[in-house]
Amino acid sequence: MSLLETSHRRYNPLTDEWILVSPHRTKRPWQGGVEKTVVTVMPDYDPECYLCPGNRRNSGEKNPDYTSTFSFDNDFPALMFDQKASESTEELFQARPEGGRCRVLCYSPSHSLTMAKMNQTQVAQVIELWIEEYQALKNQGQYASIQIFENRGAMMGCSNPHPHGQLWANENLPNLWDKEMKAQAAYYEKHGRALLLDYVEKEIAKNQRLVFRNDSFAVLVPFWAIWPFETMILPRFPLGALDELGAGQKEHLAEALRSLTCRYDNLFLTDFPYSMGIHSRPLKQEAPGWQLHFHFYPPLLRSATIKKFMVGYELLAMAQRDITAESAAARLAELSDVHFSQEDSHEA
Ligand code: H2U
Ligand code: ZN
Repeated sequence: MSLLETSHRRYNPLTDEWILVSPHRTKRPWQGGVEKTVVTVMPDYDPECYLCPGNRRNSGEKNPDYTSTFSFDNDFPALMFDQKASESTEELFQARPEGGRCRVLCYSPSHSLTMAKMNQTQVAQVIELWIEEYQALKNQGQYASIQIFENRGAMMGCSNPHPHGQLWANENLPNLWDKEMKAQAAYYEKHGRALLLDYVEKEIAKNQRLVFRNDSFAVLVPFWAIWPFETMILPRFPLGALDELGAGQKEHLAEALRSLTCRYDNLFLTDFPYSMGIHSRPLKQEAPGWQLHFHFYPPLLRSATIKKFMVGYELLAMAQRDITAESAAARLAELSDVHFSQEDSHEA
């Protein structure tokens, strides 16, 4: 039977894990609530926002009157770099010091200009901000990983709609980075090629899970996706880190990011929530075969309000999905990359 019809497992070669797919379940009757799309119109400036230009943050510090992007040390950092915890080596109670740096990255002075609504030049400015931040911390030499990420939407625990991301730099490699590093190194050892470069080429040839592509990048729903509309942005050329991007490649990345985030909003005519993050090459290890990539993890399942929960079997056994990666990709691919709020003919 085809993978699109009956329960099966799919392998995630990047983390060396299996996921469960149950496509036949999408045929069952839906008895949940009836959704209603709520589009809140946001002001360009919010006097209560701690990220808007000229406003005061909780720390008492005042933001400058910035006109493009702006970044600062998180006032409530999860990682400290000046205070060291003591070590515990007792076998069942191991603890080690963990130092690092946390930054907040404002994408725009406008309170309402999410990436989905930005033009390509504005997205390119965000990419420049990521590169500057990445380089500054890389040059300090003490961090193993620089995790740039964005939580968007209250559903993802984001405290503020002002377009922004975060950066956490760790002295030790985080769990998922470690898994991805080992898997990519093992593949490289076996084939002499980068896993994600082989993968993106095969996905382009198969053309079953592609959402968007240009000469430098492909946006796709990975074969092993867990979240309904999970995607990855993958470079089609060898690329370890953000600061290795050429000028044309930056433009292509901006185009891919804009196209994807805009399609996401158009899917359920809402400010589509997600967690997204950039995985660039670890800095303290060799990491052979590592390819830079973006992960997008959006929680929504069938409307602006109905999300997928990772509960029950998923907490206790393994991740599971109903709609297939193929059908999710097809839906995203057929959407317009003109934002619904900017489409003249649309009545939203
Ligand atoms: P979220 O978008 O995921 O809610 O994160 C916003 C970050 O901004 C959060 O980590 C920080 C919080 O610590 N923050 C400041 O640094 N200063 C403030 O005045 C408020 C929030
Ligand atoms: Zn704001």
